[in-house]
Amino acid sequence: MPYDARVRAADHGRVVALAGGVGAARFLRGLVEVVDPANLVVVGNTGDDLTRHGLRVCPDLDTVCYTLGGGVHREQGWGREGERFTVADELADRYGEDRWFTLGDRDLATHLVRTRMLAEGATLSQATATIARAWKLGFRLLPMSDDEVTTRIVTTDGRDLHFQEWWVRERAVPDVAEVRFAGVERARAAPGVLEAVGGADRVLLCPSNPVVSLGPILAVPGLREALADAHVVGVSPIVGGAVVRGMADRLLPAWGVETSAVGVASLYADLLDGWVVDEVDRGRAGEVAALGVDVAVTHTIMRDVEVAGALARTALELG
Ligand code: FO1
Repeated sequence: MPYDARVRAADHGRVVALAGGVGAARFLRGLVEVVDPANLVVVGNTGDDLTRHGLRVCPDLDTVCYTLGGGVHREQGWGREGERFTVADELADRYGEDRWFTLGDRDLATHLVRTRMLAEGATLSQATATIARAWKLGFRLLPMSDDEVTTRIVTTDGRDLHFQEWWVRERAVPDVAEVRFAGVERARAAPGVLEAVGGADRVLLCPSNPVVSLGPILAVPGLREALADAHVVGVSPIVGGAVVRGMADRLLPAWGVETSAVGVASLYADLLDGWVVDEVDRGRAGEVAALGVDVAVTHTIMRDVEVAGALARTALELG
């Protein structure tokens, strides 16, 4: 069911969503069914970004574009459907380049456009707007910042790794001592981000990794302050004490936070008006309420777009 006049009746006003990668993109597929995309601004995490083979890669922004634009690799949740790896093979086989982080041929087109624009002096916001337009996203997609912010994982064996080195190359095996967002102190929110948050009727925290997806966004100077006066509702990315996907369970202990819907809510407690937890966590709803946060209990595993739409509606109507 596309957004239409029937759902317009329940007008939720201007909505801002803070988004990481796969979980966020699946949630956004539901959100655009119940909110007019023209009233939606999505702020994406750029802490995962890296430069590969000289090209700038923005995994979370691209995952949002590919998912909402209908071109994502469905099972994987990131990357392009029908992908081929001709270039990656040539890079590795002929030139001996490492392939621990592999860029597919179709995906490469996105990185070529972005890198060319950046080299010509465009900002990441401008490059992102061009890519989002090509994928016909009806909403505005903004990077959290045009300045480089990099999530670094300091391991207990004393290494300081790029997030992707730790997650993809080392399969999240090394234990984590510290997570830091290099460059964030000097970063400015991208044009339009603070204005969108300040003018929003609803701000939604997508079901994204609280440490490495929403963590960098919330660390951008001015963001938390802008959220303080906003109506903020989040969806728990943790169900029954386990991650739905990804590696938050490997990272939350480094922040001293329990891997649970309650633990993640406590991370945001100063910001939240509402928190949506899964049916499985119904028994812990009282602990969330004790944080001074309204709770909704519903199905949060987004098997299809209908479940995602119902989840988005629950979040919009809470608090
Ligand atoms: N994840 C992997 O496990 N292996 C890869 O080779 C890989 C390549 C890749 C290329 C482009 C892109 O947008 C994402 C890619 N990812 C890959 C996924 C990515 O590492 C993460 O899952 C996200 O950054 C976490 O949100």
